[in-house]
Amino acid sequence: MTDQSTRAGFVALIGEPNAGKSTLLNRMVGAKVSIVTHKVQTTRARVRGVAMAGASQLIFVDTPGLFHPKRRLDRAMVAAAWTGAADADVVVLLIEATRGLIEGVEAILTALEDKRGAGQPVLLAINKIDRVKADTLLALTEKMNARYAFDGTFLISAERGHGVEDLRADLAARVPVGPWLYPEDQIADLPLRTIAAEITREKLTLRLHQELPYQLTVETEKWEDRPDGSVRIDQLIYVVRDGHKGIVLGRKGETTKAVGQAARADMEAFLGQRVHLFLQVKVRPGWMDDAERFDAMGLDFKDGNA
Ligand SMILES: Nc1nc2c(ncn2[C@@H]2O[C@H](COP(=O)(O)OP(=O)(O)OP(=O)(O)O)[C@@H](O)[C@H]2O)c(=O)[nH]1
Ligand SMILES: [Mg+2]
Repeated sequence: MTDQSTRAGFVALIGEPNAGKSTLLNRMVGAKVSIVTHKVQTTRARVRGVAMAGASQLIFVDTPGLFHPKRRLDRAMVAAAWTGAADADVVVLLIEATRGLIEGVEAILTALEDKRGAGQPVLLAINKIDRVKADTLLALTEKMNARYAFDGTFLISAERGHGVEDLRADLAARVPVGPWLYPEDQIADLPLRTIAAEITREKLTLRLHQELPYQLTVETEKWEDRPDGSVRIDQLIYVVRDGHKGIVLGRKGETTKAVGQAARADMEAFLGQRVHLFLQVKVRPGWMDDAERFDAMGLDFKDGNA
């Protein structure tokens, strides 16, 4: 007889940029696996985080925000998000309570009608409820459900945790019966080198203004465990122009230094070991059309074809 007591499945988190998908994934996992900033288009590729819910293992798939793509990188990001949704057992659409059923959400719903798998449950999570009044929520819940046949609606604050446990319990019952797919103590399915690069990109995004964060990428070049238990991590920050290099470095290198300090602290917390971090900035005008850079980000270069 097979063991019918465990369940496991993939839950894709989709939504507009900035909806709070990465924040929700981190809360479900109980650790910071996916980077979060106040800026749009923070997540670039799919990030898997593993969460437990009783006898169910939920593999959350954080995806890049869905928007109208213009550049190669945009197109590859949006394609990665839809692939994440297509491969999932359950889809959770996050929208912002503060913004409601806006044009971008409408576009996602139209696309969902097309892309949704047969019998694939789609849940609605109205996020950031800490920022609106109760009557707004009631009206928005009705409006959204009149527009689309959701299998369930949850009112949550991913940041504060409200409503998240109800969503977790619902998902636990929806994923298929079967053995767990990851060891119980694993929280992410992402190479450590990638997590380390993402941490640095988060600190750069928080510190730099306007378009610049979008036009840079971070790669881990070297990872060297030392006999004393510490690790040396060398990373490259790719930018598109000389002027950007100056901005990333800052006066007397002070921006890179501050970014490095903040990133190192997060890496040490995540890895549980001392980190020596070395950052180098490299100008590469065409990196946004480099297949190799897309590979390193976990994106499919061909998905970016117009
Ligand atoms: N007030 C409030 N803010 C939230 C909540 N959840 C997320 N945020 C904030 O919303 C911003 C965006 O959060 P992310 O988790 O990065 O959003 P995302 O959907 O992953 O964004 P992309 O990766 O760009 O698609 C951050 O500043 C979060 O702190 C919430 O429940 N309440
Ligand atoms: Mg994100």
